[in-house]
Amino acid sequence: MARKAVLALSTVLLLATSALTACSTEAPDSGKAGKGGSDGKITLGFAQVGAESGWRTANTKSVQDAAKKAGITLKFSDAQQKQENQIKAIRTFIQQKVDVIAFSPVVESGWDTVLKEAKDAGIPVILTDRAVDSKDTSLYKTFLGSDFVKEGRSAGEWLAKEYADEEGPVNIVELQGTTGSAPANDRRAGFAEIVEKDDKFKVVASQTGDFTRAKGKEVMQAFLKSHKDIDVLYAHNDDMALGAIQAIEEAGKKPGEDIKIISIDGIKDAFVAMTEGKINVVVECNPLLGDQLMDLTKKVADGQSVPPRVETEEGVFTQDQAAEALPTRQY
Ligand code: GZL
Repeated sequence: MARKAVLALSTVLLLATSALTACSTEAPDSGKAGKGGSDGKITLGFAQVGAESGWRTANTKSVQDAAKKAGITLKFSDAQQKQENQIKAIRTFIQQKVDVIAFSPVVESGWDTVLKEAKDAGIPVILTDRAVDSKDTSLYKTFLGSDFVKEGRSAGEWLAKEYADEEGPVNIVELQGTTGSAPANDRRAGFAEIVEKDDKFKVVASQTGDFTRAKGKEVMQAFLKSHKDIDVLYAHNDDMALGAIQAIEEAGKKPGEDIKIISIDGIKDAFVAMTEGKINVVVECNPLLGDQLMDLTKKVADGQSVPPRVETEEGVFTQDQAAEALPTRQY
């Protein structure tokens, strides 16, 4: 009897032990959501485009200040406007097992491979400022930023109003942003959609100034040499417009009068140029995305669902509004 009882007892014990072992051998949750660092804080890896413009430096400061305020540990990298540097940074963040990755893709294409690596590592990705052209929207949780096509349309609509009573031709030169970037592609498309409705508008030259003042000046110098009758400059950002203003003045022409200037971003220097009559209209593009980014970071780290797209509020400012608005500008 005793032997049977011992046998039965040991069988029960064996079953109980194996059941416990089964639970504890369950793979630890490989998902990263909401795990946080050893200090319990969320770690965000942020791969920034670079420091090419006033807009970009304001965007960087907004992200850094907001991370501090939100108690989020920020790992920040500056890609100097090179896609290979951003891809390297994202791979480093994956190795460091950050909780969330956010970045502003310098160009629209070529991201699927590295975003798949982040997805396979269970690290959610947030796109900020610029978008990617990947067909697989499962590769990122959300996009936070502006509607660049709308910005281009606003620029075109101002021009159409400004020249409503003129016969034309109205000769336009265009300083495009970084080749292949979402803002350059979309601002060009939005502007073209409007000006192509009236054939008095002629885009006689269009070339990238890479969003920088230096390149904007250089390309405007070339435009002025090859086109004697330029009426309008459409610049995809303020820094290129401000560089172009130097070229226009060095050529003995009056920016804002001889050559009207439409620009995008809304940095303080552009508002100053509007008060001086050198830029005619600025379409705002808000770089202050930091707080919204940290809110989204906390949500995706916690595995919460977020909207696929979060757009920023933006306005259009003409010369007569510049003086009053200047003191309120935050970037
Ligand atoms: C737009 C942003 C652009 C700005 C430029 O959201 O990506 O890049 O318009 C900046 O000033 O360099």
